Amino acid sequence: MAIEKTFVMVKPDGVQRGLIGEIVSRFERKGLKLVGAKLMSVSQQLAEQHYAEHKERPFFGELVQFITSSPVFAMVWEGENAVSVARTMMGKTNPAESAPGTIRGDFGLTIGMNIIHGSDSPESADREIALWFGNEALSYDKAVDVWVG
Ligand code: DAT
Ligand code: MG
Repeated sequence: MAIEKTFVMVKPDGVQRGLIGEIVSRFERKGLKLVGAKLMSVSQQLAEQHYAEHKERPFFGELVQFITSSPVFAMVWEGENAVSVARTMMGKTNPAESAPGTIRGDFGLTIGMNIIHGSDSPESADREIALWFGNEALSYDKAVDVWVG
């Protein structure tokens, strides 16, 4: 048993296209538990910290511009192997290569606007949850927990 928390964010394109509900619904139906959520504007500083690992990449400026251009919906989801489960549900980084049935595969077309972010490892999840939520994420029991493992 490895109960993990992961940071997931509907990016500005997903919010603008009205996909928050669809995405939340997919994670809920999967059996993950929502332990934090907020619609928010992203400052330049937060965007640069979040994507610090990419700061030398040629697309960094565009990425920061995009993520700060309109509100995002930031979430923390919890459950067994939540980090890798969420990544699998999202699909590959490039929506053109993401399998149908995944979020990017079903709703995305280009890598620059790929709808959703999810932490790529438990270590990244810890860092990103601390960055976006501090200690705001909740801890609570749901009666259905015993039926989803
Ligand atoms: P992921 O979001 O799947 O973790 P990543 O961490 O490699 O992917 O990159 C972060 C984001 O940067 C990604 O969601 C979209 C953008 N990006 C990645 N590679 C890109 C590229 N070659 N051109 C433009 N944007 C890119
Ligand atoms: Mg990444």
